Amino acid sequence: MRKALTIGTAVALVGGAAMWFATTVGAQGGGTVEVEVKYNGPAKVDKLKVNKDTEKCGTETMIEHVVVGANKGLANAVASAPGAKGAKATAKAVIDQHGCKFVPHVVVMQPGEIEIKNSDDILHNIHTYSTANPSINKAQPKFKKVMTEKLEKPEFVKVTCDVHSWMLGWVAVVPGVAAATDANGVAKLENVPAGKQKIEVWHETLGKQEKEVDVKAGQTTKVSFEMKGK
Ligand SMILES: [Cu+2]
Repeated sequence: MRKALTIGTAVALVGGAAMWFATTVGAQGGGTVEVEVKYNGPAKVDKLKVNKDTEKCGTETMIEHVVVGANKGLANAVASAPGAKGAKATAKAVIDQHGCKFVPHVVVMQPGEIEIKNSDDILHNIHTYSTANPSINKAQPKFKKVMTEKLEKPEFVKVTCDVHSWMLGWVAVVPGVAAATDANGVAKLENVPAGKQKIEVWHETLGKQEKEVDVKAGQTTKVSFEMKGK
Protein backbone atom coordinates (compact mmCIF):
# COMPACT_ATOMS: atom_id res chain seq x y z
CA MET A 1 0.00 0.00 0.00
CA ARG A 2 2.67 2.46 1.01
CA LYS A 3 4.81 1.60 -1.98
CA ALA A 4 1.84 1.94 -4.31
CA LEU A 5 1.03 5.34 -2.86
CA THR A 6 4.58 6.58 -3.37
CA ILE A 7 4.70 5.44 -6.97
CA GLY A 8 1.24 6.87 -7.59
CA THR A 9 2.21 10.24 -6.17
CA ALA A 10 5.28 10.41 -8.36
CA VAL A 11 3.31 9.52 -11.46
CA ALA A 12 0.60 12.08 -10.64
CA LEU A 13 3.23 14.76 -10.17
CA VAL A 14 5.07 13.95 -13.36
CA GLY A 15 2.35 13.33 -15.88
CA GLY A 16 -1.09 14.50 -14.83
CA ALA A 17 -2.09 10.91 -14.23
CA ALA A 18 -4.34 11.86 -11.35
CA MET A 19 -7.32 9.93 -12.70
CA TRP A 20 -5.31 6.75 -12.91
CA PHE A 21 -4.14 7.28 -9.38
CA ALA A 22 -7.66 7.85 -8.03
CA THR A 23 -8.76 4.60 -9.64
CA THR A 24 -5.83 2.73 -8.19
CA VAL A 25 -6.44 3.95 -4.66
CA GLY A 26 -10.14 3.19 -4.96
CA ALA A 27 -9.38 -0.31 -6.09
CA GLN A 28 -7.02 -0.77 -3.18
CA GLY A 29 -9.70 0.11 -0.70
CA GLY A 30 -10.49 3.73 -0.03
CA GLY A 31 -13.44 4.63 2.12
CA THR A 32 -15.78 7.57 2.50
CA VAL A 33 -15.73 9.88 5.49
CA GLU A 34 -18.98 11.73 6.08
CA VAL A 35 -18.20 14.79 8.14
CA GLU A 36 -21.01 16.56 9.95
CA VAL A 37 -20.32 19.99 11.40
CA LYS A 38 -22.68 21.55 13.93
CA TYR A 39 -22.80 25.00 15.44
CA ASN A 40 -24.94 25.61 18.46
CA GLY A 41 -25.09 29.36 18.01
CA PRO A 42 -26.67 32.08 15.94
CA ALA A 43 -26.10 32.67 12.26
CA LYS A 44 -24.17 35.82 11.48
CA VAL A 45 -25.16 37.32 8.17
CA ASP A 46 -24.75 41.05 7.60
CA LYS A 47 -27.33 42.62 5.31
CA LEU A 48 -26.40 45.88 3.73
CA LYS A 49 -27.60 48.40 1.19
CA VAL A 50 -25.71 48.71 -2.06
CA ASN A 51 -25.48 51.92 -4.08
CA LYS A 52 -22.88 50.99 -6.68
CA ASP A 53 -23.34 49.01 -9.92
CA THR A 54 -26.85 48.24 -8.72
CA GLU A 55 -27.93 46.90 -12.12
CA LYS A 56 -25.57 43.94 -11.49
CA CYS A 57 -25.20 43.96 -7.72
CA GLY A 58 -28.80 44.67 -6.72
CA THR A 59 -29.67 47.22 -4.04
CA GLU A 60 -29.11 44.92 -1.09
CA THR A 61 -26.56 42.22 -0.36
CA MET A 62 -25.51 39.82 2.38
CA ILE A 63 -22.15 39.00 3.85
CA GLU A 64 -22.27 35.41 5.04
CA HIS A 65 -20.01 35.06 8.08
CA VAL A 66 -21.79 32.15 9.80
CA VAL A 67 -24.50 30.23 7.94
CA VAL A 68 -26.50 27.72 10.00
CA GLY A 69 -28.92 25.33 8.32
CA ALA A 70 -31.24 22.53 9.39
CA ASN A 71 -30.35 20.71 12.63
CA LYS A 72 -27.71 23.33 13.47
CA GLY A 73 -25.61 22.25 10.51
CA LEU A 74 -22.80 24.69 9.74
CA ALA A 75 -22.43 25.56 6.04
CA ASN A 76 -19.22 26.82 4.42
CA ALA A 77 -16.88 24.89 6.70
CA VAL A 78 -14.03 22.96 5.10
CA ALA A 79 -13.51 19.33 6.05
CA SER A 80 -10.33 17.58 5.01
CA ALA A 81 -8.22 14.48 5.39
CA PRO A 82 -4.83 16.12 4.85
CA GLY A 83 -2.98 12.81 5.10
CA ALA A 84 -4.91 11.33 2.16
CA LYS A 85 -2.51 12.83 -0.33
CA GLY A 86 -3.43 12.64 -3.98
CA ALA A 87 -6.20 10.18 -3.24
CA LYS A 88 -8.75 11.96 -5.39
CA ALA A 89 -8.49 13.81 -8.63
CA THR A 90 -10.44 17.02 -8.32
CA ALA A 91 -11.80 19.21 -11.05
CA LYS A 92 -10.18 22.58 -11.53
CA ALA A 93 -11.10 25.04 -8.78
CA VAL A 94 -13.27 27.94 -9.90
CA ILE A 95 -14.44 31.04 -8.06
CA ASP A 96 -16.87 33.34 -9.83
CA GLN A 97 -17.58 37.00 -9.24
CA HIS A 98 -21.30 36.88 -9.87
CA GLY A 99 -23.95 39.31 -8.68
CA CYS A 100 -21.13 41.11 -6.87
CA LYS A 101 -20.53 38.11 -4.65
CA PHE A 102 -17.88 35.42 -4.68
CA VAL A 103 -19.55 32.16 -5.70
CA PRO A 104 -19.12 29.82 -3.95
CA HIS A 105 -18.42 31.67 -0.73
CA VAL A 106 -15.77 29.08 0.08
CA VAL A 107 -13.99 27.24 -2.72
CA VAL A 108 -11.84 24.22 -1.91
CA MET A 109 -8.81 23.33 -3.99
CA GLN A 110 -5.66 21.27 -3.93
CA PRO A 111 -2.46 23.32 -4.20
CA GLY A 112 -2.22 24.41 -7.85
CA GLU A 113 -4.26 26.60 -10.15
CA ILE A 114 -7.56 28.34 -9.71
CA GLU A 115 -9.77 30.01 -12.31
CA ILE A 116 -11.21 33.35 -11.29
CA LYS A 117 -14.25 34.28 -13.34
CA ASN A 118 -16.09 37.53 -13.81
CA SER A 119 -19.68 36.83 -14.92
CA ASP A 120 -20.92 40.33 -14.17
CA ASP A 121 -19.90 42.45 -17.17
CA ILE A 122 -18.56 45.14 -14.81
CA LEU A 123 -15.17 45.87 -13.31
CA HIS A 124 -14.17 43.69 -10.37
CA ASN A 125 -10.86 43.21 -8.63
CA ILE A 126 -9.31 40.18 -7.00
CA HIS A 127 -7.40 40.84 -3.81
CA THR A 128 -6.08 37.94 -1.73
CA TYR A 129 -4.85 38.18 1.84
CA SER A 130 -2.35 35.38 1.95
CA THR A 131 0.88 34.77 3.81
CA ALA A 132 2.09 31.40 2.51
CA ASN A 133 1.28 32.29 -1.12
CA PRO A 134 2.13 35.50 -2.97
CA SER A 135 -0.66 38.06 -2.63
CA ILE A 136 -2.78 38.73 -5.68
CA ASN A 137 -4.21 42.20 -6.26
CA LYS A 138 -5.43 42.57 -9.83
CA ALA A 139 -8.19 44.37 -11.62
CA GLN A 140 -10.59 42.12 -13.50
CA PRO A 141 -12.29 44.30 -16.11
CA LYS A 142 -15.51 43.09 -17.70
CA PHE A 143 -13.74 41.83 -20.82
CA LYS A 144 -11.48 39.59 -18.73
CA LYS A 145 -13.90 36.75 -18.21
CA VAL A 146 -11.37 34.32 -16.72
CA MET A 147 -8.03 34.73 -15.01
CA THR A 148 -5.91 31.80 -13.90
CA GLU A 149 -3.82 32.20 -10.76
CA LYS A 150 -1.57 29.92 -8.76
CA LEU A 151 -2.00 29.06 -5.09
CA GLU A 152 0.59 26.43 -4.45
CA LYS A 153 0.92 26.44 -0.67
CA PRO A 154 -1.71 25.11 1.74
CA GLU A 155 -3.51 28.07 3.26
CA PHE A 156 -6.96 29.51 3.92
CA VAL A 157 -6.95 32.63 1.79
CA LYS A 158 -9.35 35.51 2.31
CA VAL A 159 -10.47 37.11 -0.96
CA THR A 160 -12.02 40.52 -1.45
CA CYS A 161 -12.83 42.88 -4.31
CA ASP A 162 -11.61 46.43 -3.84
CA VAL A 163 -14.30 47.77 -6.18
CA HIS A 164 -17.16 46.40 -4.04
CA SER A 165 -16.21 46.62 -0.38
CA TRP A 166 -18.75 43.99 0.77
CA MET A 167 -17.46 41.19 -1.45
CA LEU A 168 -15.88 38.46 0.65
CA GLY A 169 -14.86 34.93 -0.23
CA TRP A 170 -12.38 32.29 0.84
CA VAL A 171 -10.14 29.89 -1.03
CA ALA A 172 -9.18 26.86 1.02
CA VAL A 173 -5.94 25.47 -0.42
CA VAL A 174 -5.87 22.06 1.21
CA PRO A 175 -3.74 19.02 0.45
CA GLY A 176 -5.36 15.58 0.57
CA VAL A 177 -9.08 15.07 0.22
CA ALA A 178 -11.22 18.05 1.12
CA ALA A 179 -14.72 19.44 0.64
CA ALA A 180 -16.87 22.28 1.92
CA THR A 181 -19.94 21.51 4.01
CA ASP A 182 -23.31 21.94 2.34
CA ALA A 183 -26.31 23.90 3.66
CA ASN A 184 -26.92 21.12 6.20
CA GLY A 185 -23.34 21.10 7.48
CA VAL A 186 -22.32 17.88 5.75
CA ALA A 187 -19.21 17.22 3.65
CA LYS A 188 -18.33 13.89 2.05
CA LEU A 189 -14.68 12.97 1.68
CA GLU A 190 -14.42 10.22 -0.93
CA ASN A 191 -11.64 7.76 -1.62
CA VAL A 192 -9.81 8.31 1.64
CA PRO A 193 -7.21 5.56 2.11
CA ALA A 194 -8.20 3.00 4.76
CA GLY A 195 -6.62 3.24 8.18
CA LYS A 196 -6.21 5.98 10.74
CA GLN A 197 -6.72 9.43 9.24
CA LYS A 198 -6.74 12.85 10.78
CA ILE A 199 -9.86 14.83 9.87
CA GLU A 200 -9.67 18.60 10.13
CA VAL A 201 -12.47 21.12 10.07
CA TRP A 202 -11.96 24.83 9.44
CA HIS A 203 -14.39 27.70 9.47
CA GLU A 204 -13.63 31.33 8.62
CA THR A 205 -14.76 32.74 11.95
CA LEU A 206 -15.07 29.68 14.22
CA GLY A 207 -11.56 28.33 13.82
CA LYS A 208 -10.22 24.80 13.50
CA GLN A 209 -10.76 21.41 15.08
CA GLU A 210 -9.40 17.97 14.36
CA LYS A 211 -10.24 14.35 15.15
CA GLU A 212 -8.86 10.99 14.19
CA VAL A 213 -11.04 8.43 12.45
CA ASP A 214 -10.50 4.86 11.38
CA VAL A 215 -11.41 4.65 7.70
CA LYS A 216 -12.67 1.28 6.47
CA ALA A 217 -12.32 0.23 2.86
CA GLY A 218 -15.55 0.44 0.90
CA GLN A 219 -17.48 1.82 3.86
CA THR A 220 -18.72 5.18 5.06
CA THR A 221 -17.35 6.37 8.37
CA LYS A 222 -19.23 9.19 10.06
CA VAL A 223 -17.61 11.79 12.24
CA SER A 224 -19.25 14.74 13.92
CA PHE A 225 -17.82 18.09 14.99
CA GLU A 226 -19.30 20.87 17.03
CA MET A 227 -17.75 24.26 16.50
CA LYS A 228 -17.70 26.66 19.42
CA GLY A 229 -18.40 30.36 19.21
CA LYS A 230 -15.53 32.71 19.97
CU1 LIG B 1 -16.35 43.50 -7.32
